[in-house]
Amino acid sequence: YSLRLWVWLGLWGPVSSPSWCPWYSRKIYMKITDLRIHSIAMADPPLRSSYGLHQPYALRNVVEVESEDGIIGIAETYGGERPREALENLRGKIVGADALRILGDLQTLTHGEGGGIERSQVNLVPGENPLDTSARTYAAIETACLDLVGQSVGKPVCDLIGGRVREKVSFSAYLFYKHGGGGGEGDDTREDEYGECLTPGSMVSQTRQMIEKYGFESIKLKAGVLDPEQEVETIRQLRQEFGKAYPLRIDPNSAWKLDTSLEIGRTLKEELSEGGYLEDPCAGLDDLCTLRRQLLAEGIDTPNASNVAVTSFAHLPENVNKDAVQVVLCDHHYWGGMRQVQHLGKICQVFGLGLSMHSNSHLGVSLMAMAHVAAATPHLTYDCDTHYPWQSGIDEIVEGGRIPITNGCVSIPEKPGLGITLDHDQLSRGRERYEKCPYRKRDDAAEMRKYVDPDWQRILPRW
Ligand code: GKR
Ligand code: MG
Repeated sequence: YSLRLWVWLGLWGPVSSPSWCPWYSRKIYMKITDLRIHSIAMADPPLRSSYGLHQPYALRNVVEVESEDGIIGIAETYGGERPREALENLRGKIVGADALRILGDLQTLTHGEGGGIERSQVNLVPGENPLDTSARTYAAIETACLDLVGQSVGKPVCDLIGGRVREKVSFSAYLFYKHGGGGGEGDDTREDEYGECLTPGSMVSQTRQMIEKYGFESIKLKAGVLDPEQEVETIRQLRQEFGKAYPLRIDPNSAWKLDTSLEIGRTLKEELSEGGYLEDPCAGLDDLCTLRRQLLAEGIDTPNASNVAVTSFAHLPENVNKDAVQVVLCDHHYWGGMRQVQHLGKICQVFGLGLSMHSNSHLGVSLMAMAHVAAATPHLTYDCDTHYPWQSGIDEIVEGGRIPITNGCVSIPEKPGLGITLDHDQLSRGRERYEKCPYRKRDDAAEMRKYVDPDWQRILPRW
């Protein structure tokens, strides 16, 4: 009888119920048969920073890679023509390749151009730096391929890249001074959810509103917009209103001189303590190093954080030697992808640096990718940044609408890959918006001249 049973299993098992048959191995096809790039535009409110003013639309490129099994992996990256071209240039290598092997074949792209040592973000808006083009391009391909592979093998991306160490990823409330308006133009405008905000008092209201809606437990103020006294006053009022339980960060994107940074470091030593930081107060590792030394000598331990002076692995040795930046802001979109962010996390841990996460205007595909990489990066020591509250459901391209942020956190879905799919109707609306949009790259300075001050120049340091 037992011989007959084994014969039966051997003959019929693979046909009738392959998963429990010991001889059965399912063939998974991960050859990429198609690459699709969708250039889209989404409404973006008139947010201010030291770069200038956000345009009424932010641009994104959405990538789809399809396997011969018909499985589609997706990614979202920087928008406009140049990022699209960089992706297009790799079409010949991507189509026909295995979704996992291609990540090894292209991995030299993760370094970026020129090894990364010259790649400062002081003068260029993110996404427009030619020195990280290939790192950004690789990141988009990697995300889409990992989504495809995850779906093919039935595992979430965060588990595929090493395993999640957290089920939920926490984000901070990302506050911006802004003009009135919710983004978009003509008959395509969005509701101005937060209203104009150009004073300390209105910033407190903006924060209250954002925290009530999303439950964030830490606060980041985008500064470098008003006179430093006004921004200091804003931080003071935020501390007064929300108390020590909400760590505070301030980020003027290099708008301050070293002396101003020192002064503000002293003035805000209480407010920025206990989980806060000074993010890119001034430009360059040398000034950040002097700032750190001077503040420490005065007994002030507020760390410097950066996504402007430290943007590549090549910056790390000098940074560690100088102790200029104590908290590095990772971002898989331009650090060369998710696994490079994990490597960065390990290096930061070894050298006693903190790790936080940078963001740029984005939709739900990026948010979910950020959540997956954050979930699988053990040494992530701060809440991540996200621009997500500034975008509207009208522009969301994820099926089912906006990704929920609850108690300040995004939960990792128990679905394979990134756990989301594209809403193709919404995607084509995004493409139509892009077609109508008169610009093809982010230019906050031009927008500033158009709407605020025709003579505006980005002067650094300004104060
Ligand atoms: O959205 O205007 C903005 C920000 O200023 C952004 O461009 C920065 O890259 O969020 C970023 C930062 O932390 O510096
Ligand atoms: Mg920053």
